[in-house]
Order: sequence, then structure tokens, then C-alpha cells
Amino acid sequence: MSDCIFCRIVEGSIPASKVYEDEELLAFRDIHPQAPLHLLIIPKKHIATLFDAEPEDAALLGRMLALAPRLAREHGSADGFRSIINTGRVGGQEVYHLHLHVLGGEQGLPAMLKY
Ligand code: DGP
Repeated sequence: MSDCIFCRIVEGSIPASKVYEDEELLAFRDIHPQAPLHLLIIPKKHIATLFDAEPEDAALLGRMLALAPRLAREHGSADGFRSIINTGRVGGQEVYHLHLHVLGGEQGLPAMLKY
């Protein structure tokens, strides 16, 4: 979708600090980090929200979750992390392309977290 900012990151027309990429998934640093480590894991395929994921997307959703601990370990958050998916208006979702927040860091999460 050309009007979707995360689709444009997937296409490469908007830059991002990428930390992982394969055929189905992309992970990059959040532009407004809420913790020392703040990554976003997205499917390359445009899925607007978790409401819009279909049963056939189950494996893709599982791959997003499974990637989180690997990236947390690789980026200095081996003692744990927080993973969040905001969904829709009530969930406070700002970007309507499904994304998994991975928040962490060596020193632990800040006491005052947005999430
Ligand atoms: P959410 O509220 O769950 O929809 O969070 C969207 C996140 O996306 C928010 O933490 C900021 C981040 N974000 C928005 N635009 C960009 C961008 O252009 N690049 C990057 N790297 N992150 C972005």
C-alpha cells in the first residue's frame, strides 16, 4: 500500500534502521524509542491490524513472535523484554500496518513507559 509508511519502509522508499530481514518479515528500530532497545517486527505483507489477520496468517504471526526473543538477545536484552501489539483505536495503534513492539535493554525498562 503506497500510503502505508511501513509498506514504504519494506519497499525501501523510506529509510529505517533495519536489524533483520527475510522473505516475510522485517525488523527495524522504532523512530521514537520508549526504551533503550525498541524494535518493531512487521510482516512485509500489508495487514492493517490484528483484527485483519486471517487464519492463514497464523504461521506468519507465530514467526513474528518467535523472532522477538532472538532479536532481544542479539541486541543486548538477554534478561528479558516486553512485547506489545497495539490494535485499533482503543489499543492506541498509530500506524495501521501490524507491528510487534519489542522493548528492552540491559538496564531494564524505564519506570515510566508509554506502554
Ligand atoms: P503504534 O502506536 O503501536 O502504532 O506504534 C507505532 C510506532 O511506529 C511508534 O512507536 C513510532 C513508530 N514509527 C512511526 N513512524 C515511523 C517511521 O517512519 N520509522 C520508524 N522506524 N518508526 C516509526
